[in-house]
Amino acid sequence: MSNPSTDSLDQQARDILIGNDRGGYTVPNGRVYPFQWNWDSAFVALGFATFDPDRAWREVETLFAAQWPDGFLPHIVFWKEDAGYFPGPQVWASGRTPPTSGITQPPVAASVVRQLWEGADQVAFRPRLEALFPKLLAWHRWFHRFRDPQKKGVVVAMHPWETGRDNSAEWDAPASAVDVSQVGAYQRRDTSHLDQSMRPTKLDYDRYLALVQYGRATGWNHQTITDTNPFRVADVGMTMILLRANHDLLALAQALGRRVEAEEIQTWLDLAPAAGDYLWDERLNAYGSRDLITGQACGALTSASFLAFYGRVRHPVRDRAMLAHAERIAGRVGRMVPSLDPDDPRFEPMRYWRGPVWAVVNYLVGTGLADAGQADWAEKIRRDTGELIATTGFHEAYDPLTSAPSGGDDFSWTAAIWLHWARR
Ligand code: 9WN
Repeated sequence: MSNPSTDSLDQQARDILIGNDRGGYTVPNGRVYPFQWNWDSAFVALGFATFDPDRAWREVETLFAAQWPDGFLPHIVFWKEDAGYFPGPQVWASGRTPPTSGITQPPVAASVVRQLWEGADQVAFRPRLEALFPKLLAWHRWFHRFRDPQKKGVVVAMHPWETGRDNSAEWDAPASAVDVSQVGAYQRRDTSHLDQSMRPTKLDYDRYLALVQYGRATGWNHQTITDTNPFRVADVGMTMILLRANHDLLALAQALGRRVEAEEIQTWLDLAPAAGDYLWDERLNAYGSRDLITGQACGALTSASFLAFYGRVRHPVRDRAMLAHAERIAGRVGRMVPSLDPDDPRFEPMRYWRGPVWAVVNYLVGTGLADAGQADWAEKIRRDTGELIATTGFHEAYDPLTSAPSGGDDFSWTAAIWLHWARR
């Protein structure tokens, strides 16, 4: 028998997705983020798939309609004008139609499409998979060409926004090298919608803007950016997400009988041990991001560190160390997984990616732990996520100590993760 409170939460979650649907794409939140965001849309598709499979595929198809000829998939697509967000299309000046940003975001799309495909009527949906597969492959090729300069299978982020974890403590040291003296005056919009104590600081924003200005001055030339960008950081989150996405893209290649492409994808997967070694931080005794320019480890244990399980980078000794960190952290917070280790002095439970829990990251971490045979951990993280949503609502993020909401409400990807995973 179904549970009435679960039924009503399911209905609320569907209503949020339908309410944030702008016709073929879904905004993360109507006020704060009024455009199509890359990884948000992929997660949103998982939510739609629970009640409207056609709409789920369409979400991803609309995102890929904004792909650039070199395979790059932007982090924001500005399908319609909206003054409610800064920086908008004029600041990015990508020169594309539709207008887009000039950076990308974590490549979760192939993993999502694999799930859509495996749950679909495969006769009806095969043409749609046939059409999406080359686009997904082109994006992954773009990552291996422009975002893995060392050819170690390690994804290098050129902007904190690219990682999806904007103000994570991991970026503090690498971003301090970004010159902000020429940024000029600008008007943030996020702090008119949300309490600024939940958002990145002014210094963070100056650096974000300086990096946008740098990329724009290159004409968004990906090779120049790869070679010279002032912020180049090997991100543990994007690396593990791309590894997992390559596993899923390989499964799609096999489903379509694409042998040559499957061999190419396998060569990327063969890099996994090198990527794991590069991102293991001995001092932290954990996986973490690393500044490619200085070679220094970023020195922060974040929720992304636990994505090594999701990326299927297996190493018994390191896996045990990561589980010991999970045990310690779980003893410090009410709900897992905080976006920064609470024993890190920079931990702030309400400030964006420096403490709060994010449902989408929990979903990725929980999925990885389940695959690694850590069913109890996976279930704890799923339950914590479900309880946060059920007790507090469909927010952007949550205080890991008190469960208080942080950021925007009626959040699309939180609704989607509820429907797809957390409600069970
Ligand atoms: C910049 C939309 C996005 C998420 C990111 C999250 C936040 C944007 C911002 O919102 O970033 O891309 O302006 O704060 O950090 O993960 O995709 O929900």
